[in-house]
Amino acid sequence: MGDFKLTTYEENEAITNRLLETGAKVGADAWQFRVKNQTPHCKFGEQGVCCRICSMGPCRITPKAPRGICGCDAHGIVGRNFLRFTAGGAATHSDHGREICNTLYHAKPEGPYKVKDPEKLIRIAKEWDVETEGKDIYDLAHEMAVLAMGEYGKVFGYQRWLKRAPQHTQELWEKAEIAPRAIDREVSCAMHMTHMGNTSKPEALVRQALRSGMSDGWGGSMAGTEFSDVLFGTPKPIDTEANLGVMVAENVNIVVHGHDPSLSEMICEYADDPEMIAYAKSMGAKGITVSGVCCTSNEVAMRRGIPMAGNFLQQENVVLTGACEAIVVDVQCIFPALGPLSKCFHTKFITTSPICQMPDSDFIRFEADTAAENAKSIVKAACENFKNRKPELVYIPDVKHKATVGYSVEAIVKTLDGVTNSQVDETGTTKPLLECITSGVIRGAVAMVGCNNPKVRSDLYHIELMKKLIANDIVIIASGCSAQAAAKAGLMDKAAKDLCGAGLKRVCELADIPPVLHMGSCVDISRMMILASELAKDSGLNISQLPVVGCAPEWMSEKAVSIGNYVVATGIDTFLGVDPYVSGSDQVAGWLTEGVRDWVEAAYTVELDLEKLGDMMIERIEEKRAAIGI
Ligand code: BF8
Ligand code: SF4
Repeated sequence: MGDFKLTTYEENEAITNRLLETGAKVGADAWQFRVKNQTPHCKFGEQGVCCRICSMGPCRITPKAPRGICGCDAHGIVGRNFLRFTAGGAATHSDHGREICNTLYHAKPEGPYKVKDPEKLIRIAKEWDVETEGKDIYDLAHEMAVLAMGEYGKVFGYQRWLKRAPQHTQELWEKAEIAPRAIDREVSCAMHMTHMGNTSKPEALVRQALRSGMSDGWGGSMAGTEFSDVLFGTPKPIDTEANLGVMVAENVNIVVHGHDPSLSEMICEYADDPEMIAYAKSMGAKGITVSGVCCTSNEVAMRRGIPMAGNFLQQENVVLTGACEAIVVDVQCIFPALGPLSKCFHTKFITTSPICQMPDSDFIRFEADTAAENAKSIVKAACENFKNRKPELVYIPDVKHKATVGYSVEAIVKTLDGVTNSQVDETGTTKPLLECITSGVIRGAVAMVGCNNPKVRSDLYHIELMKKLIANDIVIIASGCSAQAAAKAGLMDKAAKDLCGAGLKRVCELADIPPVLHMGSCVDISRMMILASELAKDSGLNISQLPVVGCAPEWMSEKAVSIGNYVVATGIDTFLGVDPYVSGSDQVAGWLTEGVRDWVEAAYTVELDLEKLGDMMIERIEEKRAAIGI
C-alpha cells in the first residue's frame, strides 16, 4: 500500500499545458487566456454595488455617490443582487427537477424510461399519503409525477419534503418565515421583491434568499434527486475511474456533459448496444467509450460506473485531446466556448435542450417521447465522426485514478451498518455512523461541494482541504465538481485510507470505503440534507449541534449560492473560499455571516486563505463536539 500516490494539481496543470500546446497549433482559444483578458475584474461588480435593474441606471455606489438615482444605498443594492443571484440558482436546479418529474410522467413498462426503483417510489408515495395498494407501478409513477410537478405551483401550504426534517428544524423554518411555499413562487417572489422600488432592506432580502434556496434544496433539487433514483436506480457503491486518461484512443469517444441524467442515461444505454458497437467498428474504431464532465457525469458514474473525464474547468480539455468524437450536452455549466473550440477539431458539439442553445453546435432536440431515437442518432453521428479525426492532434494524457462512487444515503446507511460489529442494525439507521462520531473514531463530517473557479488554482482548494480533513479523522461527503476533483486526484480510491488519521483509516478498512464519499451531483446535495436530518433524528440532537459543516471552496455558479443558502438554512455552518459579491455592504455580509444564526442556528464563513479555511472548519467541528460533550 506504501506506493499509493495522489495525482497532484501540478501534474494536472502540466497535462493541461500540454493540451494547450495542441490548442495553439489549431488556433484554439481557452479559458486560461480569457481569464487574462478579463482581469482585473470590475471592482463594483466584485463588491456587489452595481445596480442595473432599472433604466435610470446603471448606478454604482462610491463614497462620493452613496445612493443610486432612486435613493437605494449599497446595502439595498448588494442585498438585491444577492437575492437575484440565489433566485437564478434556485430556478435552475428546480427546473432540472421539473424535467425529471416530466420524464417520470413519460415512464412506460416498455421503456425507454422505466421505473428502476419501485420500492423507492412506493416509499415516497406513502410519505405523501398517496394510496399505493394494488396500484400499477406506472400508474403510481404518473400520479406521483403530476403531484410533484404540482409542488412548483401549489396554491397553499409548504413543500411536502419539509416533513423529512426534524421537528425542531421545521419549527425554526416556520418561525423565520423561510419554509418554502410553491417552488416557482419563491423564485417569482425574489424577482418581485428586487424589482425597482420594492425591497431595499437587507434583512428582508437575506430572508427571501434563504427561502428561495430552501425551495431548491427541499423542493426542486430534492424532486430531481429522488425521482432520478426512481427512474434510473438509487446509487450503490460502484467502481469507476476518473481523469482524462479514461478516454480511449482506439474507440469512438462520446463525452456527456451537463446535468440532466435523462439524456446521458439514454446515451449510455445505446452506446452499449451491440448494434451500435458494430457500427463503431465498421467506422474503424474498436468500440465506444462514454465518459462524462460535470454533474451529468456524476449521475452516470454513480449509477453505471461510467468514467469521469473531468470537472468544470476541464471541459475544454476533453476536446483538446483531439480524440473526442462528440461532446453531448444537456443543461448548465456548459461553456459557450465549446462551439468555436470544437470547430478547431473534428469534434461534434451537440446541444439537446431548448434551455441550452448555443452557436456553433448541432442541435438535436431531445424529448422524453423520442428519447430512444434521439440517443441513437447522437451515438451514430459520433461513430460516423471517428474517421474525421486528425491523428496528429490526438493526445490522451495517461492519467487516471480508480474511484469507488455511489454513496447515496441508502448506500451509506447500509455500508456503515457493517462497521460496528456489536449491533448490526437491521432497520438501517444512521446509528452506526453516529457511534463512530460520538466515540471520536470519526471527529465529524464535511460536505465538500461546488465548482472550480479560475480565481482559485483549479482543484487545489478541494484537494488540499480534503487531505487535511481526512488526516484529522473527518470524513468527507462530496458532490458536484468537488467530488470529481477528489476522484481525479485519487481520494476516492480505497487506498487513500492511508492518508487518513488512525480512526478514519480504521473505519475505511472495516467498512471498505474510501475516505471521500461520492454522493452525486449538485442536485444531490439534497441527499446531504436528508442524511443530516436522519443523523439528528437518530441522535436526538438538532442538526446545528452535529459536528458537521459544509464547504464550497471553489464555487462559481448561482446554483452554488442557492445551495449555500439552503445548507445554512438547514442548520449547517457553511464555509466559502470565494467571495459572494457582498463585501460592498457590511450589513448584508453581517446578516449572512452572523445575523441568520438567530433564525436557523447556522451561518456563512467566507475565508479566502486555504490554510485558515481548513483550520476554521476543524475548529468548528471540535467546538460542536465540545458543546455536546463528546
Ligand atoms: O451543478 S459543481 S461547476 S457542474 S454548478 Fe457546475 Fe459547479 Fe460543477 Fe454541477 Ni454544481
Ligand atoms: Fe439605479 Fe435605483 Fe435603478 Fe438600481 S433601481 S439602477 S439604484 S435607479
